Amino acid sequence: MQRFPRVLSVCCLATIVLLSVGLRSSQAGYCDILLEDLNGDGKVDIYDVTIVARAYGSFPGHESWEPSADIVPDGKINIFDVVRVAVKLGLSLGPSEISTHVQVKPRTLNMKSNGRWITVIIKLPNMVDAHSIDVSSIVLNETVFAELRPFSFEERKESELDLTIKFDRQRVIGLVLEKYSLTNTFDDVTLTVTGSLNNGTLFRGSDTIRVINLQG
Ligand SMILES: [Ca+2]
Ligand SMILES: [Ca+2]
Repeated sequence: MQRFPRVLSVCCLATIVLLSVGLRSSQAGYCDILLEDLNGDGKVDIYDVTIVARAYGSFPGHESWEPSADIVPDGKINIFDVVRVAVKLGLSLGPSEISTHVQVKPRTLNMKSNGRWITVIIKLPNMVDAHSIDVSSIVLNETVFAELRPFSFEERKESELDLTIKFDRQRVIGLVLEKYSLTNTFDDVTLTVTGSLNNGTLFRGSDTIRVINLQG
């Protein structure tokens, strides 16, 4: 398992270096204080990419652990942290991300409901094995991580599986209330699920649900 992150980090770094040199040789992004500015020099550039790449695959206590590189704060340095720096550089790791269909249940979510879970069904494209999903990487709107259990696989059709996962309902409601300006009793909100496969490939999918926000 440790070989993959190392190989991936080198590949990511090489890709980003080539793109950077070719496309943005002197266009480092000067900006306000940013999480992605890992060396604190006031800009996000290839040196910050190098830092997150070196820490790739690490976790607290690991010899390569670099806490500032844990930009998506989940106690591990993975592709999400690399992507954050790459995106801030204006780069894209496009081919390494696949679009997937996701379905959120319930279709209508009462902001005052006390249910335990929000269920999300992930339908990966054909030929992608749902067993290859790293459940611990799945996150809603880059904020609420999926529960590690329960999750289940259901056969969509022969040899094609959907993954059903759960999110803590109260945390999702908190996310919606914080991130979306709900002005009506009924509003439509689009939730985005991202995650990675065990080989580091990212997947992403969105679904729109209706939320009920009763006052008082
Ligand atoms: Ca920097
Ligand atoms: Ca992280």
